[in-house]
Amino acid sequence: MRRALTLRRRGDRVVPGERGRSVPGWAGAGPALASSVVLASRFTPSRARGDLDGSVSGRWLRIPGVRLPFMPPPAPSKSNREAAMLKVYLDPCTVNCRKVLAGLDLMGAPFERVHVDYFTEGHKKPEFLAINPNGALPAATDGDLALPESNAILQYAADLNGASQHYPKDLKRRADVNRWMLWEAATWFPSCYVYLVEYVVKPLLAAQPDESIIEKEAPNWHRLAGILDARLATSAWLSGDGVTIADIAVAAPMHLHALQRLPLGEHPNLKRWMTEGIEQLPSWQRTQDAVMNALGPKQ
Ligand SMILES: N[C@@H](CCC(=O)N[C@@H](CS)C(=O)NCC(=O)O)C(=O)O
Repeated sequence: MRRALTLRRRGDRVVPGERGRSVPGWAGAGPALASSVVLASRFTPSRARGDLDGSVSGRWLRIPGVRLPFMPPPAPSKSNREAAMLKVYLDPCTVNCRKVLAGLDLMGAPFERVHVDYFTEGHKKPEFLAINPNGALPAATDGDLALPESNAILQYAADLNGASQHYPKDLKRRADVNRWMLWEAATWFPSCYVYLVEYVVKPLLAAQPDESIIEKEAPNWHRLAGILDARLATSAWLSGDGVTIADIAVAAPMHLHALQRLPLGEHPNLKRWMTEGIEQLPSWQRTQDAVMNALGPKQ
C-alpha cells in the first residue's frame, strides 16, 4: 500500500511531516534512517529547501528522484504496554496495604486497584496465592512480574515513575532509605503488630487484650522506638531533608497508634514526626477513612 507524506526541511535534514506534523513510522526510526534522510537532503538540495512530496510503499520511502529504505519504529511490546499500569491487590485497612496506598499517592504513581477482602480471606484463595504464595496482602503485578512485599512494591513503583525525590538515586541516600525499609519489615512491624492485635484486633473480635503479651513486648518496642527517636532528634524526616518512602514504611505499623496504645510519650521526636509530619501529609490523610471504617471503634 502506498501512503502519501510530506517532508519538511529542518537545518540540513529532511524530516517527515504531514502538513507540518510528524509522521508515525519516522519518529524514533533510528540512526540508519536519520543518515538516509541527510543523504536525501543532499541528493535533492533544491527540493529540500521547502516541502517535498513523497510516499511510503512497503519498505521503501520514495521521494522524487530517490528511493530510501523505510524503517517503521517497532510497535510497543506487550510487556511495555502492560508496564504502563501497575496492578495492586489490597485491602486498604491493613497496615501494609495502607503503606502502599499512601506511598503510591505520595509519589503520584498511577495504578489499578484490585480489592482483595482481608476479612473474608481473599488473600488465601488460589487466584491470589498464584500471585503471592505467602498468602499475605498486598501484592502487585506488572505484566509478567508478580511482586509481593509492600516495600518492594513501593521501591519498584518509585523507579517505574522516576520518583527520585521520594526514593533517591544517589547510592548512599538510597542505601539509607533501603535500610530503614528493611528494618521496618524485619523488626518494627512485628513489634508494633503485637499492640495492634491486642488492643485493636482482639476488641473487634470481642476478645480481651492479654496484658502479659504487651508487658513481654514492651522492652523490645521501647528499644526500637528509641532508635527512631534518636534518628529523628536531628532531622524532620528519617532519611534526608524530605519525606521518602522510608517514612511511609516506618509509619505504617504505627498507623493506629492511639488505638494501638503505643507509648509514644517516652519518645518525643518519634511522636512529633508521626503527628506533625506523617499525619499532616495529604497522601496519608487520604488513606485514613478506610482504616477507621474497618478497624475503628464501632458506634
Ligand atoms: N512483609 C509483608 C507482610 C505482609 C503481611 O503480613 N500482610 C498482612 C496484612 S498487613 C497479611 O496479609 N497477613 C496474612 C494473614 O493475616 O493471614 C509485606 O510487607 O507486604
